[in-house]
Amino acid sequence: MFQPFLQHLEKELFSRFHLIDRPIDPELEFKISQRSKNPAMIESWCYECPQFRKIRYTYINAGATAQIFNSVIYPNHQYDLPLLGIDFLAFGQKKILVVLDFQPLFRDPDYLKKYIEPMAPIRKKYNDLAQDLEMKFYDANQYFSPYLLFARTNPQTVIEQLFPAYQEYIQLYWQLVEKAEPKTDSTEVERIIKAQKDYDQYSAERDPASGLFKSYFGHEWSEEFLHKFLFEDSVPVPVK
Ligand code: BLA
Repeated sequence: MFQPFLQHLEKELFSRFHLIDRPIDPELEFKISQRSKNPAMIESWCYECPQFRKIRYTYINAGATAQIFNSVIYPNHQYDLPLLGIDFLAFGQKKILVVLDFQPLFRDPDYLKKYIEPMAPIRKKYNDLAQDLEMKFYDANQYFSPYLLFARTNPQTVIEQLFPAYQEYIQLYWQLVEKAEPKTDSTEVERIIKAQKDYDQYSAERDPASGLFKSYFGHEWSEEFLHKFLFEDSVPVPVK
């Protein structure tokens, strides 16, 4: 269901940036689970380039049971740009959840004006994809923008609306990257490093995917995947 989204991102990235492979631990890069009704495959890719210190995306293919495309792009620490966050999930044809956002690192008005307001015209065209759903795992006011796409939807809308919306958001993201000026002041850079690290910790602690990973691939693999690949600047919270 979301393969064309992965291919589009890949094509864009390779045509615009000088990507260098960031090797993934072979244990984490690809895995097949035979535990579910349909075998579940998980595969991940990771790159870097001068503009982005980490570009990662993951595809879970469990046939008709589950199709998931998840990606985060982390700008280089000299850029205070939001992260590009993508989480598209389909559990059969009935339960499809899509989330797409420029995930803000800061929330001051100048920041929002510079990086988030430009999303507004695109967001306005896709009301069906912005449903003001309540977040149960995350806090909508932390690392999410007011113009995120967040919807429970259907296969037709994925093709007819999500795909064009996705292309437009990504185009805009590249424009923001092109315009961005690298910070050179070490205090400012430190502030960005901390904000990206806090994002990883927050996301690792809240990620609703960990249950799904555990059921497919077991506890140990899931913890490693979460803390050594997805959110590698996070540390596991000690259990009491
Ligand atoms: C929700 N994301 C979910 C859920 C799962 C995942 C299983 C719960 C779906 C449900 O309601 O049953 C899956 N998350 C994943 C997977 C990975 C992951 C497979 O990190 C990694 C491979 N999530 C993100 C990113 C965004 C995001 C980058 O990883 C931002 C665009 C958003 N996911 C997001 C939101 C929800 C969600 C907002 C709804 C959670 C809520 O209600 O609080």
